[in-house]
Amino acid sequence: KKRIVSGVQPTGSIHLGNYLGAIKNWISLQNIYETLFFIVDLHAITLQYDVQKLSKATRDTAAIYLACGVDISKASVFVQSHVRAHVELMWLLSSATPIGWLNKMIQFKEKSRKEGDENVGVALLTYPVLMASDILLYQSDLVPVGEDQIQHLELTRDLAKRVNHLYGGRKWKKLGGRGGQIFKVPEPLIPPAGARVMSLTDGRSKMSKSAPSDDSRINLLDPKDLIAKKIKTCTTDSFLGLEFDNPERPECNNLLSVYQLVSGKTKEEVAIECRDMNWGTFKPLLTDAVIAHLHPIQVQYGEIVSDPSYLDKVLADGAANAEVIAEATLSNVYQAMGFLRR
Ligand code: AQP
Repeated sequence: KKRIVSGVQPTGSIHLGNYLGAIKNWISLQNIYETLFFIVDLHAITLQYDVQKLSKATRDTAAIYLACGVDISKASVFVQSHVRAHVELMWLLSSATPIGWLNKMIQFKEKSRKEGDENVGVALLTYPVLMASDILLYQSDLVPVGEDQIQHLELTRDLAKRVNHLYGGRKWKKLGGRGGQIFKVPEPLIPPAGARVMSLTDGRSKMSKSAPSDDSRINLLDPKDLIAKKIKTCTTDSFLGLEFDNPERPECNNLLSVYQLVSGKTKEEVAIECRDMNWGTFKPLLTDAVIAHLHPIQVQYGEIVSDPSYLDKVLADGAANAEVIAEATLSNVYQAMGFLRR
């Protein structure tokens, strides 16, 4: 079976974008592939964060994975920092990463320009090396990536090839290793179209945890009334009828796409159903569909968080499974890089 890894950061509340763009897709992937889904807490400290909230947010994110249908009989669910090899491999990879590669990363350039050099930690620059470590540690075949992560995955691929070239093959064999490739070079798995959920208050920017206004997103655990209120007051337009794919109507395209994804209908069905609607008729329809889709997830979530020892066991088992794969890779890297092994 091919192997897939993916994760979400435990920062803020998980929203419909994280769910429709990532977690919901995992549910079908776990039936086809060997899957490892982690909560990427080490990434969550890259920018300023709330120390008091990190640990709870990590557990809550794990509970959301399970509530959304991640099945622990098929997938390993664990916390990134519980498998120490992530950070260890990152250091080894750092030595093989040219600074120029990191300086070119768009996300780094944008965020560091916004915050200023004195205000951002080195981790913002080296974050893609940790991401590479998350992926290469598990010899992943495929990585689901959104548009914003494509450049980071490209760096992961380049880094895998570079390390294979610098330390793999015959050189590794001479050191007593197996020879050949140290890392598998992962391929991107582009999620289905329409999976980029936009903000409720601005159809041109993505729904995001860090956007200051909570009205811009629907959180997975929002109560019904709040969901209804957010949809009622969300930004729309004054065109006649509703349609997909009109570049002048990003909000319309977004809300129809959300409706399509939560109702399970096809794009064609939604296009026909909503063609002659106005916002007054569509918004209650969307509200009901979102609430109906999220209700069972919220009920499941409530049950899972009411049993902390169950969650601890799931995370401990998941980390133990992950560690077996991670340690094997890490040990090979140490050997290939010439370290004296204990
Ligand atoms: N709006 C979105 N539409 C579709 N997918 C999305 N993802 C995030 N926002 C959307 C996907 O969710 C996964 C987890 O991402 P993350 O925890 O690394 O956070 P992020 O990508 O930085 O986005 P967030 O959650 O909104 O946080 P901020 O506010 O920091 O940007 C990824 O697979 C991502 O593609």
